[in-house]
This record gives sequence, C-alpha cells and structure tokens, in this order.
Amino acid sequence: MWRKLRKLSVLVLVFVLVASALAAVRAATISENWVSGAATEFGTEIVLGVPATLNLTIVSSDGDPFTPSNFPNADSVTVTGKFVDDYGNALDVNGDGTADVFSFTESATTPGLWSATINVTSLEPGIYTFRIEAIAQNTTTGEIFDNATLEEDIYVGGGKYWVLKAGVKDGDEIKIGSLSIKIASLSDIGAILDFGNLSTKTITDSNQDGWFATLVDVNTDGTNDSWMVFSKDADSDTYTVMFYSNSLDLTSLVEADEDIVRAKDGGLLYRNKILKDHNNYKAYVVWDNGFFSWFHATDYYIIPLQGYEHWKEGRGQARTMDVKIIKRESYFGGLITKDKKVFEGPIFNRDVKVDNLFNIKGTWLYNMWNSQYRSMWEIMRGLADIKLPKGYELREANVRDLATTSSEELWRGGHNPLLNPSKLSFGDQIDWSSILNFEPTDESSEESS
Ligand SMILES: [Ca+2]
Ligand SMILES: [Ca+2]
Repeated sequence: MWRKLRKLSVLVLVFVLVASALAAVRAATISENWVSGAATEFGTEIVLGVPATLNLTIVSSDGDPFTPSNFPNADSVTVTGKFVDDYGNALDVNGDGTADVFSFTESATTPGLWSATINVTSLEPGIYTFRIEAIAQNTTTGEIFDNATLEEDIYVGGGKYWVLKAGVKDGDEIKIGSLSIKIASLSDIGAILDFGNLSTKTITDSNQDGWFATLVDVNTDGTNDSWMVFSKDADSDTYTVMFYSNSLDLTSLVEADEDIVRAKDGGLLYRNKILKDHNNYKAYVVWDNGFFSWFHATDYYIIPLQGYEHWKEGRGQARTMDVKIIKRESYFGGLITKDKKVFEGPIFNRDVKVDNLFNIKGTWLYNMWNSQYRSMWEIMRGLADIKLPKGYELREANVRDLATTSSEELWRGGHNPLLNPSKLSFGDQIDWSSILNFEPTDESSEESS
C-alpha cells in the first residue's frame, strides 16, 4: 500500500516537472520604449503624420541579446511590426493600397536593441492592435531558433490639430471652417450629416461600439482635410464629437462664440466662456444681484486650476479640465465674509450643479500637438457653459487680474482676501494664494489699503 503510494507520488512529481518544463517553453522577450512622437501616459498614442520612434530591447530565450551572432545557424534574424485587423492581416496605414510592415533595425553598438520609425499617415482615428514579431530562423530548412511576439493597443489620433465638442445630440449644428454641419440624425446606428445645400452624408457605426468617423472637407476646396469622429458618451444619448486635421489649424476654424441666452425661468445661460486660452486662465464670479445683497450676498468664484496636470488629455478623451469653486457669503458690504469650497474637479462634459443654484459644464476643448509640451497634448483652450438663475450675473477677469485687484466689481466691498481681507472672516480656511496662483507682497497689500 505505502509502496504503491510512493510510486504514485513519484509519478505525479515527474508529471509536474515535465508539465512545468513544457509550460515554460523558452521564448525571447521584447520590452519596448517609445522614444519620440508617441504619448504613453494613458496608453500608447500616436498621431497621423507624426513619425514615432520605437526602441525594443529583445532578450533571447537563453538570456542573451537577440542578435544574429547569437544564432549562428540562422540566415535570417528579423524584427517587424504591423498594425493588424481582426484576422491578423497587416493594414495599409499610408493609403497607398498596400499593407505595411515596419522593419526594425538593430543598433550598431548595442546588440539586441532594435529600432523603427512608425509613420502612420492614413488611417481612421481609433484604437488598433500593433503586433511586433522577432524571429531567428533558417529560411532554407524552416527551422526556428528563437522567436517572440508582443501585441499592443495603440490609439491613432487623427491629426495635429484637434477640437472636441461635448454633449452633441440629434439636431445640433456645428460650424467649422466653411461648413455648417447639422446633425440631422444621431443614434446607435450612426449619423446623418446635413451640409446645407451642399450635400448630406450618412455614417454607419458598423460594429455599434459607439465610435464612428468620416472625412470632411472643412474648407470646401474639394479635398477632404479633416476627420470628424463621434464617440458616444457613457450613460447618455449624447456624443463627444472630435475634429482632427493635419493640414488645417482647426483651433482657429471651429467657431464657438460667446453668447448669452435668456432662459425661460428668467435666468441667463452664458455659452462658451473661456476658462483657459494658452497661458491665460479666466475666472468667473457668479455675482449676487439680489435686492438685499449689501446685507447678505452669496457669490461664487469659479477658478480654473493652472498647469498641465489640470488640462490633460489623451487617447481622444479629456482626462482633466479642473476648476475650483469657492462660495463666498458677504455681510454688510463685505465687512464679514464666510468662504466655503463647494466644488473641485473636472468639468468637461459634466453638468456640475452647484448648491442647487447654478450649473457649469465644459463644452469645448482645443488642442494642438506639440512635441515641446510635457505631454504631446495639453489642452490649449477650454470653454464652458454657465447657467445662472434669475438675480445673478456673471463677472469675469483673468485669474491674475482677479488676484491683484480690489475692485468692488469683483470682490464685495473690495475685500480681495489676499490684499484687503474682510474685518472678520470665518468658514473654511481657503488658500486663496494657491488657488489664484499669486503671492502678495507687503507692497501690493499696502497699495490697495
Ligand atoms: Ca501602405
Ligand atoms: Ca479641403
């Protein structure tokens, strides 16, 4: 009995050893490093027309550099990369009708370091599978000495200029360049675009993944110059529409003019207010015009946060568009104030309702690809809609100006908290200096007193 058991356990042990040896079939390994032309913060992203350099460090299954001298019987040691379809077939990525395979070349000085320039110039924006294959073989005998593959999802952005519009729905109209595009129909099936007396165009979301695109001729010279991409918003029937172009600077061609619309309830809808334009950040004050506002006013300071961290985007999505909103109650013309932080966070395509009183929603983002930025993309300009109830008006100032003025138009009683604080203040300790990105000096305080 014990003998039998021992025999069995030896058999099991042998089986386990053989199985694990089989499972660890030796294979080379590839590690990648995008050197230039690609963003990787939110997953790899490249841009049509922007060559990207990819370095690969490949280690053979013996742990040596993947290099011809380590495979003396191989007559072919190659590393290639291709964008593939669902069947693994290489895609045509430059529009010449022929499938494209990128060849990596080995560094002359560092064995096992392979490099290629990936230049995609003609492909519908979206996420694609990029397949890298390294193989050392004898092409005569067909014997493979070593091989490795690596697959990666890459987002291909549609061009160096990029504009996003949030919350697009059936019936909306978008003005871009010479075009006025009416969204005549928009659903899970796709969209019908009405270009006025020019023509209409039907786009079908063939795989119904909520993502579809078409080429448009923004300057109506007869040649398509831009991608128009629809991306369905989560938990909503609305879409984010993106325009991408390499040949046209869309950031100056897409019209999103400021506008004030009187709402049915007597309130005002301020459309397309600029929060960021390059390095200019604009703050807004939701100003209480109530009859008793000298005795007690409730104002709100909407302040965009500054810097790349707060204005990121990647893979076709806004990752941040951050604002901070401070509620300031003033008594007796600002002699006494009470501050409270009521919101902090991203607002792109988010209908943020503050204190059940007013709404703010990020609507437009403008971007330009720039290799000089910390990321390839930094939101260049961001706009928002702000809806106020009756009895309130919107006042605006560059954040810098708001920080350095004691104007009674912007601060109740002129009580700028940095330069001319109220006699008595309570509520949250608000770090106004950090929010307004301004450190007052003794001199500036004196000037204003
Ligand atoms: Ca091709
Ligand atoms: Ca054109």
